[in-house]
Amino acid sequence: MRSLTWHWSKAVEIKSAVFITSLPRYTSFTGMGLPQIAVAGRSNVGKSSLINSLCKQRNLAKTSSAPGKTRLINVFLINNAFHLIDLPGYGYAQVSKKEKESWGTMMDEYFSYSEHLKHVLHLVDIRHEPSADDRQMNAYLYGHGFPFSVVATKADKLSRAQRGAMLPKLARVLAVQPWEIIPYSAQNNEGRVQLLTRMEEALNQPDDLLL
Ligand SMILES: Nc1nc2c(ncn2[C@@H]2O[C@H](COP(=O)(O)OP(=O)(O)O)[C@@H](O)[C@H]2O)c(=O)[nH]1
Ligand SMILES: [Mg+2]
Repeated sequence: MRSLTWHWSKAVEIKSAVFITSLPRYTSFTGMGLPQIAVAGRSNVGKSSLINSLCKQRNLAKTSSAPGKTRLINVFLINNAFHLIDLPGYGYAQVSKKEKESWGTMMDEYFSYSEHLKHVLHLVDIRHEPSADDRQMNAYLYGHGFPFSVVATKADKLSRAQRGAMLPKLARVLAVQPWEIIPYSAQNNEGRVQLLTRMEEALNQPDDLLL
């Protein structure tokens, strides 16, 4: 007789998280090879805070209330098993054309060289309609076939009712289903287990299923 087992998706337990390096150019990264999960989003959306909240560390990734500070690709090693990549933020108004170009080059290099990229967490602020830059990031991910999840940050700033109104709007603009969006709060860790479960599923995908 066949024995049947029910497979529950488990959340990754984060047992260790260490900062590895900050890179102006991904091509110089000597630690390629491990699976990766990348975090992308506007400057100030909460990328570094989300990484700290996921890893339950206060200052693993440097956070700032002044936008536009992270101009480097920051690499963290989780559980000695995969890399979490904090990508430079976009959409900060006070940057020169030259800086915007260098941001574009960094991102293009990252996405072309990150062979073991399993999943992108695209962070958007739960309070606002996605910006033109958010839509462009979304189109980039769809266009290149990178698997991604939309994570709606700063969820603690909205009431249940306001959130119920925003999620379908975000979903429509970013062409995902409202229930696929993970509302997240780095302040009270809401969404942490759901996000870790999503990451576990992504890390278990074989590379050859990816484009
Ligand atoms: N209330 C609240 N504030 C947040 C949350 N996440 C980030 N912030 C604040 O937003 C600002 C930018 O956060 P940071 O993580 O540095 O954004 P990054 O530029 O995307 O890395 C900081 O002042 C954070 O304290 C959150 O979930 N809730
Ligand atoms: Mg940051």
